Amino acid sequence: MRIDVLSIFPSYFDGLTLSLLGKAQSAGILDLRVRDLRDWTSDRHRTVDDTPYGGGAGMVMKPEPWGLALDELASAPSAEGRPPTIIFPSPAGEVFTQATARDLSTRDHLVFGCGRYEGIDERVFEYAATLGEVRLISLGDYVLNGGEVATMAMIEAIGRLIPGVVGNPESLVEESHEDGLLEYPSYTKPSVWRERPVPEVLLSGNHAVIASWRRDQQIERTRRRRRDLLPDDED
Ligand code: JEW
Repeated sequence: MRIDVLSIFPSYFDGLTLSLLGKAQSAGILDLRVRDLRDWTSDRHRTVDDTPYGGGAGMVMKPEPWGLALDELASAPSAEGRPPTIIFPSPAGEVFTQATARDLSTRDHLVFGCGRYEGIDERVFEYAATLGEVRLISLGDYVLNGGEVATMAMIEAIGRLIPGVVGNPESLVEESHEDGLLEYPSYTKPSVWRERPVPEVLLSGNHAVIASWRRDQQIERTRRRRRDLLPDDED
């Protein structure tokens, strides 16, 4: 998979080259390229923002650098001949979930456009839709200062679903949200720590009883913490 990121703060993304995703990149499974949007400006001050038409507080990202950058990064179809998926993190987008991550992990080319200030000139989204499939996606119902942190979270969630990135595919199925329930509690040695024992059932060696206990824990935790995830949630 190829992922291009457009940002005025490209160094935010240095962390993505570490550990898990770093391994995927050296293995050639993931081709991640982070670019500075200011590379597509031509004035002396490398300006990316301007005052909003109609007035109001703050600044808006001007369309021209975005148009040139998208022309360069998003106009070629992928090797498989599919147009890119162009993602703009936005507090006004559809909410990102594990299902969104699963869907996006099947694409061969993602382009993330990270806005700043009060957002991006609306015409950029219309223009991007002529080059690929545009998705406005919110990381959650809170306001960040820009799209970078949301993009990093999404790349990490998507990247680990690409075959070969996470070592054991079983660990992908077992974990939180893949089966619609929260995870069961985990324990490791020592068997007693600061007077707190590990639940006895886990030391029993009876795998059927352990599996059933874990499932009960998942259901009970989900009911207590996230009733909205259960079928027939009556809040
Ligand atoms: C988020 C991108 C770009 C995503 C999630 N837009 C906007 C905006 C901002 C501040 C005040 C009002 C509007 C900041 N901002 C972003 C915020 C994504 C941008 C500029 C974002 N929360 N916030 N889930």
